[in-house]
Amino acid sequence: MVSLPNDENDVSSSVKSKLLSIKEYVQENWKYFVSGLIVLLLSIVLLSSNAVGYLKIALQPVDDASICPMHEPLAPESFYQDNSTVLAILRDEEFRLKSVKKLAGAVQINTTVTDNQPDVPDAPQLWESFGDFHLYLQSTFPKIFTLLDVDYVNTYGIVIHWKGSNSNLKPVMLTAHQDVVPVQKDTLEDWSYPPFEGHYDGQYLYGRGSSDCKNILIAILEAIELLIEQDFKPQRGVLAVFGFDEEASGLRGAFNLSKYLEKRFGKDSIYAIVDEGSGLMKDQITGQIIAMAATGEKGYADLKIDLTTPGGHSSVPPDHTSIGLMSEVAYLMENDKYEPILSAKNPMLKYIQCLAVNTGDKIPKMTRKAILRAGFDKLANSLLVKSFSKSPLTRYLISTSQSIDLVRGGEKANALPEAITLVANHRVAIESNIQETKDRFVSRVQIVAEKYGLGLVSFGKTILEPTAKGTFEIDFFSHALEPAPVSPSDDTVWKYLAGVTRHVFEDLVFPDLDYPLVVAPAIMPANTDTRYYWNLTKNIYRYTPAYSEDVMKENHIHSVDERVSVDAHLETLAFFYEYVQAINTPDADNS
Ligand SMILES: *[C@@H]1O[C@H](CO)[C@@H](O)[C@H](O)[C@H]1NC(C)=O
Ligand SMILES: *[C@@H]1O[C@H](CO)[C@@H](O)[C@H](O)[C@H]1NC(C)=O
Ligand SMILES: *[C@@H]1O[C@H](CO)[C@@H](O)[C@H](O)[C@H]1NC(C)=O
Ligand SMILES: CC(=O)N[C@H]1CO[C@H](CO)[C@@H](O)[C@@H]1O
Ligand SMILES: [Zn+2]
Repeated sequence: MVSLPNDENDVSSSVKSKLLSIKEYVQENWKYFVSGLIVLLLSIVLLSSNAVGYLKIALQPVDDASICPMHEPLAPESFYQDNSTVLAILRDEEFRLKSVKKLAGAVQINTTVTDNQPDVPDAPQLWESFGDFHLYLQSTFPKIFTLLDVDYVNTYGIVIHWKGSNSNLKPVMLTAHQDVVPVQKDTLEDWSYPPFEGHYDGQYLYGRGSSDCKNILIAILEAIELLIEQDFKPQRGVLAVFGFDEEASGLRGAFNLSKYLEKRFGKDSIYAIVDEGSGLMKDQITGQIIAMAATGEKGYADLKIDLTTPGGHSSVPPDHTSIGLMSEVAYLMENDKYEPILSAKNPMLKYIQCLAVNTGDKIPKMTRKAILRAGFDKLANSLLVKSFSKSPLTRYLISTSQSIDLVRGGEKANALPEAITLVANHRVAIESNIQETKDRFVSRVQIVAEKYGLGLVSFGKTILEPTAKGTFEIDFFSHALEPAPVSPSDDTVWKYLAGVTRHVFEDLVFPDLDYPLVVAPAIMPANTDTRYYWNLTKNIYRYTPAYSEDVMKENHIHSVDERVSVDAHLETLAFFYEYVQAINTPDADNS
């Protein structure tokens, strides 16, 4: 620091000397100036490349909807000749009450399944309620069960086949599951109406399975029964397929059904599969009603670590017990979350792009521009990823989740724990796979194993020789599942799904809607029976065509007071009724 001059005369000399010293300083230190300049120049270049990036975003046109074209509303021919049936489905009080009765009867049969329930031949008594359920369906839908071809797979899996007259047209497959999740005993008192009563309060029908998903199963059967009554003649076959243990991984039901279907019809033999899934809801960003049909499903992997260490008395403990060692693994895991990634492969990118091009000015223009470039432009992508990452709800649509859900270990307060187990649940991102998830999981365990001189056996392969101090063993805890192949949302099959959705909801359900209904692909956060059906068709849609402003809040799925709005149930029924007719033509095929 320069000291203050003593008097006025000294000022100029002091300035002079200061200048001189600066000159000297520069001469002595020019290297640093040059490098400083380089840093400055570099940062300008960087800034301006960012500026170019932002400029590119600003120049992006937003009026090109080709990335997500709106498909025209599409009604079946019959609608123009006589619309009375579909209008009755949606608006006639007598029809509504009959439909309520059918759904209530289905809810009244307790078709609970539990995890690890033995297979049907091994414990037939545990599955008897499904026999009651079948009797109920047979008496409620007599035309289907007497006139159509019905097969049972592994006793309780149902395959209804309404043959089409044109064998060149692949059959459509509508599907749902017969089973429901258990009602927790200690919540029984909290239900407004008993969970297997099927109570209807004039708006909602309550009960376990009312919205997951006997509503869909009954809607499919009601639609088919109606079409038989009306002498509909399918050119394209219709399959109704119902598993019976979807809530317990589907290995008894859908897995066996898939083998049967593949054997009977062949690979890639189905026009499209429509199963339970997302539906119509009010989008948070635009405030508009959007129809979401899930074209993708994340993968699933429960990974387990067993650690065995020598036991002993806890008065002379080692520095780290197996519990401490496992905790260190858990600590490493939780501090190393999966990075979010949003590639063009992810249906959520197309979802948001569909909103960007089709909801007018509901999304600010610059945001729309960034969204449209996010599939190929790094800067735009990072901006979008940042906003998706803000909430856990959206973050995990674009990244693998990991959650340590189970720890077991320790026997006694004064004995060293010899064996400890940890299980972490992963929902694998669309862009990733099981191998990547395994590798990352193992790498954290390996860090701890190496640090403390322990062995490591990973999926049967020895990575570090077991030692006297102990050994980690990693394996699957349950069946792992790769992320599903993403179904098309740009072909004719999609066009019909979208078009019939617009017809049903714009023409009939919400005739006063003052904007076109956007139908967009999405991702299913949970897994469905469709996990076993990938070989049958690439056009798999996890789609419950019904409107709910906020389906989790409204339907209480898997929870106390599970319920379905009867309006929503009838919308699903109206959709299936129109959809089966609308696709009954070679025009609905991909060329
Ligand atoms: C149903 O058909 C009738 C008679 O053709 C017609 O007047 C009416 O507008 C139609 N309703 C709808 C919603 O299209
Ligand atoms: C429903 O069935 C399950 C399995 O059979 C049984 O454990 C449960 O108690 C039943 N629930 C009610 C409310 O009857
Ligand atoms: C699908 O096909 C592949 C190849 O033929 C086969 O290995 C696999 O088991 C099939 N998947 C199912 C669920 O049947
Ligand atoms: C009847 C039938 O095909 N049963 C099979 C269903 O799938 C299980 C595997 O989950 C097989 O063990 C059964 O044989
Ligand atoms: Zn379900």
